[in-house]
Amino acid sequence: MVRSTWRIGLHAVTAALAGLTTLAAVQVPAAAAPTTLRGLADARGVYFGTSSTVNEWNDAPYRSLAERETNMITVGNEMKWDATEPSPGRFDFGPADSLVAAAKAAGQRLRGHTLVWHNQTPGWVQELGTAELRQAMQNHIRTEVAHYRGQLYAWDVVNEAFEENGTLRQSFWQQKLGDGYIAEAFRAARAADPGAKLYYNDYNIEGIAAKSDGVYNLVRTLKQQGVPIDGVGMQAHLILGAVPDSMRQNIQRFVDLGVEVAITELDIRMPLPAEATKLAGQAADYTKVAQACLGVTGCVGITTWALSDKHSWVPSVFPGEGAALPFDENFRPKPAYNALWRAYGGTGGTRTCVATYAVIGQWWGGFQAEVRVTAGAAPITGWTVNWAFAEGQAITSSWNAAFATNGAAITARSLSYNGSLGSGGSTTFGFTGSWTAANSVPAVSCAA
Ligand code: 9MR
Repeated sequence: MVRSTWRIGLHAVTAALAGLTTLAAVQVPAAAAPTTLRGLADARGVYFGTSSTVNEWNDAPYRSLAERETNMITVGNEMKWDATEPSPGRFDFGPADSLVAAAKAAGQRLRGHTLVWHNQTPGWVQELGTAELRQAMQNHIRTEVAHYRGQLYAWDVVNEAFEENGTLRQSFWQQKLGDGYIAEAFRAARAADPGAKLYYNDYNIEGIAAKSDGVYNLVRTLKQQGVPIDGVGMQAHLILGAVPDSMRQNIQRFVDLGVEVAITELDIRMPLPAEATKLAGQAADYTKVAQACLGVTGCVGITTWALSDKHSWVPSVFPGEGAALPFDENFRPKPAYNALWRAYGGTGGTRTCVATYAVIGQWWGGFQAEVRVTAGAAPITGWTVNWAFAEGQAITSSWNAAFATNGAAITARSLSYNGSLGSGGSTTFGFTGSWTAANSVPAVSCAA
């Protein structure tokens, strides 16, 4: 009895499997072509990332753009010494932890930034004598790296330690601890998390020149001495029209030393206002940077320093300059985005869309809004529009889209009859809502 039941069972399973195999052969479609940079990067086995601070992450449309387009997050400010150890031995990882948790929930990997730097390091550290400073550095690295053990792809262990002429920067680190502080920092980091890639990170080292020669010699020496260094981060805070021609060759020579390379803080600034010619030039520059990295096996990915011009550091530090990132202030993709799209292997034009939000009528306590969705250069087959109501507005009735509300965050998706738009085609949806104190126009983002 038992045997025959078993035989019948086996037979049934075999038959079912045969049926499944047939079904699978007929019905499983080929993997869908990626529609985002994140998808392209995943498919290629490299990464595309952005930095984000907690404030930026709380900007709902920015967050949804970052989640959609990137598979790597660098914590923008919250892992720096002034944030994590503001006074001796008092560690605060709360803000950084919240970003780490959010990125992990979104399936993104993380770069830690940064452990030993001359900026954003509290006065109490800078005032220490040699022995105490060495101890503070060791303790800081040990505690912070151990806190994130097993959770980060990489750490920028030492940041910006070189002068432009290729000598070591005369920072308080260098002056008090001497040349050896860099090796000590890497050793301490390795001991606290053997799994994280340990990087040296700097700006103006993208092309072959005195400064990158200095870094090259340092990395070669560290490797010879068995110091645990795994990567070199080229920040790439670049200027329109000035991407070094030797960038690819420079990346290659570092890879040849036995480290990986990443572009860690890419932005390409221009004199404002941005107009078509400059934006086209910027796109060509983005192509050049992306090809320099992706053309070298061992250049593992590109991170931009913020994703949208809305959150760029550039205008506050270089007055009159900006527009440095692949998305504009309203989260619309710029030609630079299309350049990255193609460099990462995308074809057929990017499937993008733009949404514009207008209040078309407002009365005491109520309003009516219309959102127009316009496809980019390539036809699209569906769209999702996101925004957040920062002032307590609420939707009362809607048409031409499926709405989902999560607290202040609103998502509107196309319906069966209005998702397909040809190149440059557009459609509208709308709603009536309520408002109380204020009714500003929110930033909206569109994904296709
Ligand atoms: O984006 C960061 C900005 O919010 C800070 O005010 C600034 C302070 O130094 O640091 C910015 O990020 C820098 C990064 O940590 C290291 N490379 C240069 C970046 C731009 O200044």
